[in-house]
Amino acid sequence: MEKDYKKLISKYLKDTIDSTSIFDCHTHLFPPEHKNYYLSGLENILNYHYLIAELLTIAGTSTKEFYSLEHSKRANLIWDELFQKRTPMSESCKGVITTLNHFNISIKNKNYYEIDKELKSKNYSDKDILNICNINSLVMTNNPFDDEEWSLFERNDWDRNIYLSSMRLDNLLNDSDSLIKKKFENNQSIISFLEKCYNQSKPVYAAISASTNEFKQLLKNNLWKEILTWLNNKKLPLSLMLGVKRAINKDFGLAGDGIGDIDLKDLSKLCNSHPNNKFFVTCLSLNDQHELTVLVRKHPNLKMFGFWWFMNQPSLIEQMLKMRIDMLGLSIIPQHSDARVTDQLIYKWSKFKKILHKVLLEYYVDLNENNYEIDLEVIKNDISNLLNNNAKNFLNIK
Ligand code: FIX
Ligand code: ZN
Repeated sequence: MEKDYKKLISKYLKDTIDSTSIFDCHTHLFPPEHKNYYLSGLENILNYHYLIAELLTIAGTSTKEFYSLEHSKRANLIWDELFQKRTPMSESCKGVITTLNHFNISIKNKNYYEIDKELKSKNYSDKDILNICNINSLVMTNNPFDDEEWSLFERNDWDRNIYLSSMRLDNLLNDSDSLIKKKFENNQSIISFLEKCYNQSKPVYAAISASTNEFKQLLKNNLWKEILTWLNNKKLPLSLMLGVKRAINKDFGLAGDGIGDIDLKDLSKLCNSHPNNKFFVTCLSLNDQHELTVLVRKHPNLKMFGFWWFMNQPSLIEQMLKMRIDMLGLSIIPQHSDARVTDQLIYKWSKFKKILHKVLLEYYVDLNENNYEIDLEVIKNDISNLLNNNAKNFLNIK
């Protein structure tokens, strides 16, 4: 009887996870109409900075030599070194294999150019991929200080209901970007600029990624005090991606960022000193996950989201997801993709759905063993909250 119950819940849970529409609250994707920024296909999948870091550390390829190659040759080299000469066992490598498998592409006895051609011939659009993953909408990362990238908001030929905007403000935090700040006469002119960008892009949140020292500015610096007041007036949450140290190996380019320290006591101070601002936070280091989870129990204006970058590994996700559920129940926003290439949505979400199923099954069965009857409608509602509503409610998205 118990066994049958577990089987029934397991099947229902899997079907529900597969059929629930997802809101992806942080990506680096753009609509295909923004041609120079829309990334898809094998060449881009292989040129992902996660894989570049693996190539440059494992395969003995020199950084200079790698970056002197043209883009398709880089992809070919990564394929040869990480997928042909070695077993593609790392999470980023497995992601490529999972994605190709989803497209029904057999890689046996084929070289990079053959696989690339085969994938191209399938002609998948962004909408096809969003449908495969069951994603209703996603949040882009939009930098208002990058004119060319921001020109997306001057056009109207793309779907604003699918591609939602977030305003990325790292350039206002980083001291080395003081040139950007010099462009403005005073703090007020920065706020006017943000107001203009807000009206153009209608962001669902503003965002920064920060190391310890950068993060401290949020508490001390006058400009940031004014920005926080402006965000509060706009009812716009601030996303904080904490604990990154950029360019720990400069030569690696985008693949050279690592982990820095972060003092989460500062986050608690920020939540207390700005009780009307909402903070949408993720931390990069495993060391910070427990403390962040405790803070979320203490501050109603703080929400944690996803498994960011170095945290986005199945072994860590399973353990941390359990910890988050143990301390926060199902009020969490369990995942975001951080995808840079549209095809990556496939592996990032399919992998996560498997883990979510495994973890939740354990919890539902445990409740059942303690005579708490699980109604199937309740499961449906829980999954919809986890994959869609919790994030949209926090971000005030209708
Ligand atoms: O700052 C971010 O939003 C990070 O996600 C990126 O900078 C990083 O390069 C990345 O792609 C991680 O997944
Ligand atoms: Zn990101």
